[in-house]
Amino acid sequence: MTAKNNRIFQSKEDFLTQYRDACETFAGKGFEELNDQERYYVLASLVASKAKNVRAAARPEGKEVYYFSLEFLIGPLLDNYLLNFGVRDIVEEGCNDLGTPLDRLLSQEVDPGLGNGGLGRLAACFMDSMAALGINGNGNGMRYRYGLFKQVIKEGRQVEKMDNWLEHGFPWETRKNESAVIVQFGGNVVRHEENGRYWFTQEGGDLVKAVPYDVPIVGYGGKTVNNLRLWSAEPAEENFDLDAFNAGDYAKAMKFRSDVEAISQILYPNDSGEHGRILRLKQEYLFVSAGLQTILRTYEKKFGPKWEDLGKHVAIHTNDTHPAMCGPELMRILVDDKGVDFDLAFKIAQETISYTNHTVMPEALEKWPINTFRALLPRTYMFIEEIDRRYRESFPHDRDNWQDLLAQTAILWDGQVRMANLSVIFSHSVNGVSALHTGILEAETLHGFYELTPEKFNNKTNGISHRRFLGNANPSYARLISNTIGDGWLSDANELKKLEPYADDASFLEEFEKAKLENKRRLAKYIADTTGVELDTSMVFDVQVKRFHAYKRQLLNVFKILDLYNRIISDSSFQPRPTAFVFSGKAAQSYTFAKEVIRLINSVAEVVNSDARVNDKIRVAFVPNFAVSSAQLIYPAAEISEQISWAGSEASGTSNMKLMMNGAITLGTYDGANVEICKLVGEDNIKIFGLRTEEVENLRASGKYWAWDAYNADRPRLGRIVDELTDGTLAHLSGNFESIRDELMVNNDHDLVLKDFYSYVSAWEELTASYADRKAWNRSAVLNTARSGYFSSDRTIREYANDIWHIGD
Ligand code: 26M
Repeated sequence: MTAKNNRIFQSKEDFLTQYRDACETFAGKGFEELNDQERYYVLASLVASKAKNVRAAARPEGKEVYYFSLEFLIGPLLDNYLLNFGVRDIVEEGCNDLGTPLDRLLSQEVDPGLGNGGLGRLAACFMDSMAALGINGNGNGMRYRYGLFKQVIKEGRQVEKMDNWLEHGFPWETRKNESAVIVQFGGNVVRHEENGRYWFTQEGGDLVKAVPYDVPIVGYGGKTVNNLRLWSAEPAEENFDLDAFNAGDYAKAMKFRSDVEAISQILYPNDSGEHGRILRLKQEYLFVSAGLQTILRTYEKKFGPKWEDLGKHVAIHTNDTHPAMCGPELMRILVDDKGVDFDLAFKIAQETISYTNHTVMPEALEKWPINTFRALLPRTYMFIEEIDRRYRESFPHDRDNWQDLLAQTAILWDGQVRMANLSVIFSHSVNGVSALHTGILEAETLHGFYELTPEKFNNKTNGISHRRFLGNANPSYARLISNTIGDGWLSDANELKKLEPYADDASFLEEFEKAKLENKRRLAKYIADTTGVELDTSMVFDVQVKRFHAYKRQLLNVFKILDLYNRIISDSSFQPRPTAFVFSGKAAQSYTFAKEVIRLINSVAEVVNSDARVNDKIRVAFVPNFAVSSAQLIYPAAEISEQISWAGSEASGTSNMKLMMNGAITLGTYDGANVEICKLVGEDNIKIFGLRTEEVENLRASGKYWAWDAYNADRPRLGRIVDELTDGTLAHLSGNFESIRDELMVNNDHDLVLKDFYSYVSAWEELTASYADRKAWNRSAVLNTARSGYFSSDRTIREYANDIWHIGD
């Protein structure tokens, strides 16, 4: 295939011909007879079929990477694929000729919610980068019938609605019946012996059919098309309760069907309340076992039963501990089905598997009761137990702290299977997602392992798809950049560096400001349409968008807004820079505190926005239902990026990178990847505040932090804000906020909101004061973009490919 042919449409005319034909093929009607939804569907189907053709035509040699993740938050695909195939302009012009602007078709696309937040979006960015770099990357995940709930706001409260994302069909997926595999749950392990040889089988239990749905992943340049394989659970015919069915007990027969289908019905939200649910364990095992069976089947076809070479040709990466069963399950298949010796199977597993940790929050570290685990996966469990036994037996008992080290690192402990330890022991590589985070893993979270096997540990600072989050999301700025430095930055994000000299070019800065304004208008319109809140685009757009969690401290941001509110009213000489505060994000259904913070923001918004004394200086908007598609509207409009988690809590953060790249200036703590952003942009182009990681640790360890001291030390200002939570000031919409006050004053402010308050507000005031000098501000903003190339996930994936997956060795 010639390079030219990688363009799926050769010209506008070629596109129009093919599109019109596709309307007949895919919808059985002419373009004019179709509605916008159908027109979108046909266009997506056409691009999907092109993508599949490219994949079928050329599958490059080389190591196959399998990225195992329970979440892939892929977002809308069409616009991104048009960019990657290099036909976005052609298609846009063609659609204009047809009288149906491309934007209108793009707005028809569903945004599959197959992930919670950062971890799921990272997996999607990695898929984009693997394809862009020509790596044979395969995603392995779950096809949830319902994605993460849709968030609507009623009287300020988050209300959850089902995400029926498959309602109108999903044009990108192909069901692959012929690739279905059987996954076994429960039953008993039976030992067989013959001629002195013995082996085990798992008998009985439930047989589930895992059916894959494949989604093509188009790489930039259109040369590589990879595959994202998402598994769906169906009853296996072998196991469908035919006896019950034949006896006329349809209810029983149908119950089995729905129990099995439940496995792929819903995505679990990452909150504490949902831990330990057996259905979650079933999901984890289903996609692990189905994925591994597929890998080995593919491998055996190509290389025969040369299992000892598996790690040379295949890399299996586990995204957090959710696929931790990969190790023991790979061993089970190798030993039981392929006749591989136990020790060799363990060696193969370790050589093949690697693991990324994404959090140090103790409540998020996965553990399962041994009894639950063993009953559901009796044979796989035996491999865990045997590895754990050998681990203890061969433990270096000569070390004086060996008992402590063993207690930290054993897989089985306190009646539980510790999934992080399982992941580390079965992997050759363990990485954190920012320099700071990896340091904390080594020094604390996984310290025992670091002492024993330091060579396994490495850092891989996260990255983002700059093509999606700048190229697609911010067309006005992307155009300006390409017109200025060419479009090479799309394939090599380091070329954004070429913008640096333009940070001192007055006309470029003016153009930048125009692009920003256009994006602010676009967002203001969206916010007005969805919430009724009007934002003045001459205000500074100050943005905090991410999942709601105590450690991310959206509450600290609210405290700052209430402080501004109080001071504007009581002190007429106080003239803060007029600012629009934009929030967006979801809270897990059962995370009461996080949901109360959402209600608080909406209550503050109501008070502030309708109070003529302040609403020309501050406005507050909560954008409902944060998702990849709405994120793509928000990042480009942002001028301040709020990254205010307490130091040592946010593993990396990735919205910090997306916002920086779009020319927003970070107001943040020294946490996660903020540390690296600071190093890259320099202290003049970022605003850092608050306690450092060590100071947080020392303060906690000292036991000397006392929230009431902070309250009493400043009754008129900080104390007053705490009081306002319960004195009716904010109660108009749906009541007071006793539980938030209790978190601060009774629970002694675990997240140090009161502690960092002054340093935060001062930092904000200094930063916004500097907005008056628009030239200096825009200069900083452009430098942020120019120095953001490092945070392209292309760089991250290159590092994974070299250091962990050993591609091209
Ligand atoms: C666990 C058990 C049951 C149900 C759900 C979960 C679960 C799901 C997702 C737990 C955690 C999950 O995600 C954690 C996460 O998103 N971590 C974020 O990962 C990003 C990418 O590395 C980082 O940038 C963020 O800092 C980190 O919080």
